[in-house]
Formats: sequence, structure tokens, C-alpha cells
Amino acid sequence: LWKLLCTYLPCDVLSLQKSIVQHVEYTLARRRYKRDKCSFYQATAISVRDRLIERWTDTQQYLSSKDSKRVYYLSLEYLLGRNLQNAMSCLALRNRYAAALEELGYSLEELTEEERDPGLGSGGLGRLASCFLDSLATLNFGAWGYGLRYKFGLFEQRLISKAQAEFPDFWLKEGYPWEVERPDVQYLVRMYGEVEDRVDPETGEVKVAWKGGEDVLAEGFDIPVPGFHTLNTNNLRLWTSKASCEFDLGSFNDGQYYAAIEEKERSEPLTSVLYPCDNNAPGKELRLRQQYFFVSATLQDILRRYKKSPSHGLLDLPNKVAIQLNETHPAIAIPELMRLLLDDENLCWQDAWHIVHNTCAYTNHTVMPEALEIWPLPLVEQILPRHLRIIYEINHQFLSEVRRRWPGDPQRVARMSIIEESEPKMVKMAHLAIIGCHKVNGVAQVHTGLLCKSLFRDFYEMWPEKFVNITNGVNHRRWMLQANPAMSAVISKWLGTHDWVHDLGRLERLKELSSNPEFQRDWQEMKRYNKRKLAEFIERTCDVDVDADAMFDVHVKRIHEYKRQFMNILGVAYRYLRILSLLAEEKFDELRQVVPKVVIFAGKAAPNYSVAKDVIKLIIAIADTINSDTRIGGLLKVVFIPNYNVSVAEVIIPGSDLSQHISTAGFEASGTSNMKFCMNGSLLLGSRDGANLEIEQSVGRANIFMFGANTKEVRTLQTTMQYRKPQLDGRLAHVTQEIRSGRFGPTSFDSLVDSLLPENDRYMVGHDFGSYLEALEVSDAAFRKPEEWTAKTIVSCASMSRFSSDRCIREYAEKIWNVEPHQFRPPN
Ligand code: 26V
Repeated sequence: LWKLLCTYLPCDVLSLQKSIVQHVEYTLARRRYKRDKCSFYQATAISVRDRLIERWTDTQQYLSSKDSKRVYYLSLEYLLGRNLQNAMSCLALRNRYAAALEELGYSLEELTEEERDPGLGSGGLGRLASCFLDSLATLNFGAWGYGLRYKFGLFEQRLISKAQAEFPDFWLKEGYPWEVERPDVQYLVRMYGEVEDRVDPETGEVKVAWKGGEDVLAEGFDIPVPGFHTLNTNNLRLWTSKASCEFDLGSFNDGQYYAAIEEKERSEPLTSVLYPCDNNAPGKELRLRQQYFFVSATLQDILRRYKKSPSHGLLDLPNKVAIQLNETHPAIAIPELMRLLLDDENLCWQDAWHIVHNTCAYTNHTVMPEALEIWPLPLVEQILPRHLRIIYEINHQFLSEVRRRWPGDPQRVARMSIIEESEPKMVKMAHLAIIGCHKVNGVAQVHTGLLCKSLFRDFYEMWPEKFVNITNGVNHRRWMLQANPAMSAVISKWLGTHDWVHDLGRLERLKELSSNPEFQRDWQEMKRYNKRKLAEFIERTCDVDVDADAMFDVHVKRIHEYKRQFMNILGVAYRYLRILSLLAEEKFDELRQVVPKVVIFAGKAAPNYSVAKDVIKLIIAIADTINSDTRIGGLLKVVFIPNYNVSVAEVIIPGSDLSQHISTAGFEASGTSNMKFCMNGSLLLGSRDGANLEIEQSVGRANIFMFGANTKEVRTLQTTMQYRKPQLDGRLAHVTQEIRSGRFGPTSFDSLVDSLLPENDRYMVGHDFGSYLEALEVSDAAFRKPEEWTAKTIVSCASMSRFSSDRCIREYAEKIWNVEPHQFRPPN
């Protein structure tokens, strides 16, 4: 009987149909005859989830029995995207579910659209974390993600009165069928209170006690993370804050019943909202409390699981557990793990430090000064008095070592200290993370180089072996197989196999075919099909009619000055004015040479970032002028697609011809959408920054359009700029003059335009504008030769194996975590 009960759920079409209909009736308690997409989506999701759960519990059981080392990825952000199709393909049940649904009167595609994106992240960092979870599961690592279950995800962006407006994203409105609540997984997290030194009467040792304060309850919600065509199924555990229900009996008896409840309910808002700034640290008390709440619940959970195994002594922790800190957002884990080991487990400092240092590692994702987290010391003291004491001790021991190595160098000591001696004093989280971790990694070669040469130079000099580069990667199964089924079919047809889905290196073989006319025809048809779909999407969301034969030139990412959407729209305005002057001068031969283009923007601006919001306004103003100018015919259209998120990206990326990644060199740590675009047969127009440089090496110089100053030039220019006032490029001067004069609507965008003055131009728009326009011209010329263009897109796509998150995860496993994949097989 036991064996019978242990078999996996049946997966033939009829069984899938039964399970869906049963979930409509018994889980959702809706009439199975009443047809509505939402219920059928949810029931299908739960039916898939059932099949994940059995693999999930088996995996966890197996890992415990083998006592394998586990990886924990700590991230305050995830951008999971939709789950339904991903989970079905992982289980190899996509076709069967599609058939099952077809007979029930639904298409898988329409049900897919019912799923809402959980927007639990703000940009590349959160999406990277999600790609990593997928690759970890697929490559058979026992790895859990930990995060926060924000009640409101990243705001919904709508365009109202030609500007961004923010609306709350209550993604849980219809419930989230992929999660499982764990009321049995709860921890208390304390904040505030005071510390007291106590002398142990027996040993005479001084112990620090943390007393008083407020407790908040953390409860876990689990989301299964399936691997592709493997049984290995990992977990993403997200914490929600709850009122701790242990009532203060005193107030209860005083007749303060309601006051007591109210007091307890105050803890709810802790996980209410995700901070929407990207590359800009908010410095808010609530944010620090979120970070600590997250870290404390996570570490308590990890230690509890670890201690369940009777053979485990705490000193062995680094051999059984690897903790990866995604940015400094969870860096308070360093003193928190120390606290748990010192105060709760009674270890001595040396042992505790050995464990923390060898277990934790830190990934840096930005060098932008405003994104580096520093907390006012009085705030840390107020919320986490015990942690501040530990930080002092870490700093004290560390600085003694610095003084030993560099005697008579007090400046170095001051530079490296965790505490900045400002008014008020500040705690530098990056320093804490570097000191507390055994490895620190950057996310692209040029970025890691900058960490070692400038931002963390002192630390690199002290511990060169601590610093490693691991260039980012993306999950090609989501970004090719799932987002672009048409391209996947062409690739598999011409390779005669699907093996590239497991090993992206297999795409290399496409290079030989890049000029084959029949292959090219399939490839072009595929691109046109994706462009038509994108055109329909644009029609629906922007009410603009675009021609799928035009070049689709795409710039999608968070709106930020350093990402230079401003430079792009200035280039668009220049193109428009040029077309008009060719018309006026009746230069018809030259007009025929103009490549018809649709310029596509999308991305969110942080709600309090007014420059970024002005850039959106300018894009919309210029778009309106151009789109309504009938003189230019179909030669140029501009759209701003609202509410960019993972599922919108899945439509835009496959439909693009050219994509722009034009950050000022030295500012974009890596970029990851650049990789996704290349994988989807779109050519890059890029600055010499982040992963663009490595992509250039892989695809070859002829297949990418690079321009602008490199990091070194930017640095020199920025230091000399104050003395030299270069002339604005004539074309740029013309465009800005037109903007100021009201050519693009009544607003003159003075402050934006003033930011181009050499003394204000921190992001070198003025400097790079000329070479940017030239790169655009080169890309136009290439687009005019369809066969050559197609060959370039095929070669770039075929060159992307380095940029799969599979490669990236293998590097983390080897260089940082020291873990190996496991060999879990199904129970017989
Ligand atoms: C993000 C946030 C988000 C919420 C509130 C506070 C705060 C403070 C700082 C940051 C910066 C995070 C850095 C970041 O997002 N870096 C991006 O990471 C990507 C993945 O490695 C990389 O591709 C991008 O180039 C980099 O900008």
C-alpha cells in the first residue's frame, strides 16, 4: 500500500483534465460548468503545483538524507515572471497540458495571460536572482532562495497626462496559486531595546544581553522552484511579517484589550511595500527594519535546519552551508549570524568569526555612490543595539590588522573603517560585507576591475584572493525557449535536436548556417512573426499603429540618467529633424536611404526621481509630435510602452531588431537584458560598459555597434571637464534649441536641457553624442542589407553560450560555494 501511495500523480491528458476540473470544484469551490478563465487558470496552476510538490518534498528528503551542502541565496528582490509555462516545461508536460486545456475549451496561451507577475524587485538585480534560482534547480544544486513577500510589489506604471503615474501593485488580489503558506515556520525577530553587560558569576566572563524591544513574527511562504527536465525541485521561501500573538497579559487585564491588539497589529506593515528605487539607497528606517527582519528570520531558519541533523557541530557549518548575499541589502547577516552564534549558541568570538567568514560571500552589483548603503549610526544603535556592539568589535579587530600591515598609515585606516567619522557617524555596509565574507564578486570583468582598482582598492590590496569576477548570465530557457517559441522551433529544426536547451554551447553550430538562404528565410520569417506580435501589443497598449517591416529599435530598462534614455530621445529628435529637412530640400534620393524605424521605450522611473520622470515626459512629448506628423509618412514612429515588467519584456525582446545599452562607461555594472536581446536575434548598440564589452568579444566586432568613451576616458574626462568647456556637438545644439523653442509641445524642458551643459553633464551625453549618432548610422547601413543583417543576428545568437546563467552558476559553485550537483533519482 505504501508503495502505491508513493507513486507520482498521473500525467496523461485525461488525468490532467480531471485534476483541473476537480480543483475548480473542490479547491476553488466554483461550479465546474461555469466557464471563466480566471478559475481555470488557477485550477491549472494548482494542478501543476501538485506535481511540483511531490518532487519538491522528495528532493528535500533526499538532500537531508545525503547531508549535502546547501546553498542559500539571500536577496531582498526577485522578479520571478510568470510561472505557469515555465513549470509545465520543467515537468515536460507543456504539450499535454495544452492538449488537456484545448479539449476543455481553453488555450494555454489565453490562460497564461491570466497570471500576474509578482513584481517583488525593481530591476536587473531581482531578475538575476530569479534566473539564478532556475539554473540552480536545473543543474541539480540543493539551493534555496530567501526573500520578502511584499504585499505591494513594484508600483504599476500608467501614463496619465503624458507623464508617469504610480498605482499600487496588489499582486495578491486573486491569490497566488504557486505559494504554500507555512504557519508552522515562524520566528520571532526582535528590534529596539537595550544591551546590558552581564558578568557570568561562574566563569567571570562578560556577556552581553539584549533586552526589551519589540518582537515581530516572521512567517514563511514557499514557492517551489523546478529544474528543467530534472526531478530536482528547490524552494523559494518568502517571509511575511505578522503581529506576534502572545498577548501582554498585563494590558489585557487593565481593560486595554483593544490597545494591546492595535499595538501588535503595528508590525504588519513591515513587509507591505518594496522600495522602488533602483541604484539609489533610500536610507529609511523602515528599509533597515525590513532588511534585518529578513536576515534574522532567514538565519534562524537555516540554523534550525542545520541543527536538525544530529551529526552537525556548528564548526562544520561552512562545509554544509553557503550563504550568498545579493548586494549589501542583506549584509546585516554578518553581525546577526555572529549574534546567534555568540549569544544563543555560546560560541567564542574566534569560532563564531571563523564560521561566519567561511560561510558568507557577497556580490556587488553597483559602483554608483548613491546606491552604496550606509546607515546613520544612531539609527543602527536604536534598532539593533546588540549588532552595533558586534560591528564595533569586528571593526576593532579588523583595523588592528590594518595597522599591523600598514603601520603609520592612518588615512588608510580611516578609509577602510566600517564606521565613517562624519556627523552623524555612518555604518558602511559594503565594508562590513567585505570584511565578513570570504569572497567578494563583481558581475562583469570591467566592473570587477573597477571594484579592485577604485571602489574597494584598499581591500583588494589587503586580500587580492578574496576578489573574483563572475560575469552575469541569464536563463536562456525562459528568455529563448519560453519567450520565443518561434525561434526555438527554427533552431531545433536546423540543428535537428533540442540539446541546446541544456547546453547553449550547441548553438555554435548555427554559425556555419548563418548565410544559408533557406535558414535565413526561416529566421527572417520568425523575426517578422515576433515583430507582428509586438506590433499588435503596441497597438493595444499605446494605440499607435506601427509597420512590422520597419526596424524595431528598443531601449527598455529602468529610467535612469546613467542609462541615458535622454541621449536616445535626443538622437530620435535629431533623426526627425533631419527627415524634415530632407523633405524640405526635396532630397528624395537621400530620403529613400532613410531606414524606416520604430523606436520603442519602456521602463519605470523611481517615484521620487524627478529627472527620470522628466525624461519620460520628454519621450512622450517627442513621440506625440513625431507620430502625428503626417509629412514623414511611416519613416519614424516612437512609442513608450507602459508598465515594463518581466512578461512585457517577454513580448518586446523577441520582437526587436536593434537594442540599446548605452550607459556611461563605468556605471552599468553588467546589464543583463543585453544578453537576452542577443539571444533573441537582436543586434546591440552599446557603450563600452559592463557586459557589452564581453558580448563584443563573443559575437565579434562586426556584429555589434559600439561607441563612446571607455571607462578610462570617462574618468579622465570627468576630472578635466571642470577646466575645459568643450563645444556642444552642432547637431546636439540644434536639437536642444528646437526642444527649448517648444517644437515638441509647450514644455521647454529647461532643466533637462541644462543638464547637457559641460559643467553639469555628469553622464557625458554631450561627449558621446557624436559617436552615438555615428553608431546609429552604421546600424542603419547594416539594416539596409537584409542578408548581412540576418547573418549577423544569427552569429550573435549562436555566440551566447557564455551568457547563460548555467555557466554563471557553475562558476559560483566552483569559485565561491564549493558545492557539487547531486544525483537525485526518483524513488522506485
Ligand atoms: C537597489 C535598491 C533597490 C531598492 C531600494 C534600495 C536600493 C539600493 C540600491 C540598489 C542598487 C542595486 C544595484 C543593482 O541593481 N545593480 C544592477 O545589478 C544587475 C545585476 O547584476 C546589473 O546587471 C546592473 O548593471 C546593475 O545596475
